[in-house]
Amino acid sequence: MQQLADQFKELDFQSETYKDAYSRINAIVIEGEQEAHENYITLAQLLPESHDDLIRLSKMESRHKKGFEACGRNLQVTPDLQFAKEFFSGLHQNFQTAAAEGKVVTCLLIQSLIIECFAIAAYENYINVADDFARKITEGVVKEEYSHLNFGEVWLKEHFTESKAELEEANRQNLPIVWRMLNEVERDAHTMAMEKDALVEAFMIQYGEALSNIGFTTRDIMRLSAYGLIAA
Ligand code: PL3
Ligand code: FE2
Ligand code: FE2
Repeated sequence: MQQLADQFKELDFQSETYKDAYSRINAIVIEGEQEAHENYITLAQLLPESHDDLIRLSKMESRHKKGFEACGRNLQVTPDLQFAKEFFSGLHQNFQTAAAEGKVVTCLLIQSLIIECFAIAAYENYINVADDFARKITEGVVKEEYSHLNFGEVWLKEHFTESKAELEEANRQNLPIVWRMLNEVERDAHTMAMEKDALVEAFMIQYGEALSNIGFTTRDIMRLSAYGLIAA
């Protein structure tokens, strides 16, 4: 705790070092919210019975995007959106392919479990070390991300038996991508006083809890979590 406080005291949000890291992390978050916005629109088409709920989620995601754009402007940082597009390209491609094949379970795993857990892990950590303006925005956003995760959990729990095999396959394909993404942000996150270990831990807690809520056993969850690590 004291260590965190010391580190935080030294954070200078106006320094070139901080702003350089922020130009990539802020872009990642903006692009992530944009991807989430589009993914929920696609999901609304794939799941007509939940159409209105999913459109509501997609609109929340555009508000999140606007909030984080304001955070960048507040620090006079220009987000590196090209970098962020490449950062998301693996999950983006896998989501598009699954959607084209009508694989709604895979789409839900990528968006509502993986991306939302990643967002929650990142935002919960960021809240501790953010500037005042960004902290207030992020606190509002993260509350809504829990409700997005919950949408995926509830749907997948209700369809658990017939979804199980596809979830396992989708996990195996997409979890390694998350570890690669975390490695790519490690350095910039550190500059912003966020440690990779804490991000990994927060992600695994959220993701493991989600898998448990859906119906996986502890044994399953251990096995599913190991895939990411092996392929990383
Ligand atoms: C879903 O609603 C939004 C998806 C956004 C994903 C963001 C992932 C961020 C990873 C960067 C880790 C460093 C922490 C950044 C804190 C703002
Ligand atoms: Fe969001
Ligand atoms: Fe979300």
